[in-house]
Amino acid sequence: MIPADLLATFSLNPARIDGRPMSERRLSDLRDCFADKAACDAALARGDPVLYGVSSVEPAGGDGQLHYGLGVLYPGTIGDEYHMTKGHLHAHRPAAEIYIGLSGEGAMLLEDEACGGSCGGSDAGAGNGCKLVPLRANSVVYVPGHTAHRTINTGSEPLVYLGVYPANAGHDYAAIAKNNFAHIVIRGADGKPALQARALYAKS
Ligand code: S6P
Ligand code: ZN
Repeated sequence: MIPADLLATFSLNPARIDGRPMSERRLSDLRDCFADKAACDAALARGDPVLYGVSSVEPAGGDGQLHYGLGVLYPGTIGDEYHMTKGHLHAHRPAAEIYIGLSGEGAMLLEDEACGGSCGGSDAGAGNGCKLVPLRANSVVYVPGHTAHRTINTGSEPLVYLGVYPANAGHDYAAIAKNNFAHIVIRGADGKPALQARALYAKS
């Protein structure tokens, strides 16, 4: 039996999947994510903007099904750090995911859970266990299983993307809440995105 509602339509501006609610995250939801706490508190004193929203399609069904979500991450910085998502591991660790860039300019920060944040702790930041992969229109980023992933908007327009993941992936935010990502993505002195070890960030 083929289910009835197989088609979803979406728009980029405003970014949403038609007929689906948008679940929103505000700056206050990410207070512990940003490295520069003083800059975060100063921004919160001015207001509590929506940083991103996700509109999801999660059909019922068992093993083998797919879920997907349209995300929109608004541009901006907190201190030197670009707006980002909370980031997570999948509760079912082997579950991979693909991110399809639709508009805007950004990147996926990926960290292999096995490295426990100890990999690539240099100024340059990137080791084998950590990668910053560009996410923009006409690009697809493959997020392997066992990999913490966070989306970063490094541009000046909303970053819009589709994430497609196994129905049994689930979200584990607790591990990120406990240890955070070992790296941050900041606007460098040259105005370009730079990956840096969190522990070496002067304002942390
Ligand atoms: C789900 C997928 C995305 C994120 C979305 C928001 O596996 O990775 O739909 O949920 O990008 O990020 P986060 O970290 O707040 O769930
Ligand atoms: Zn995910």
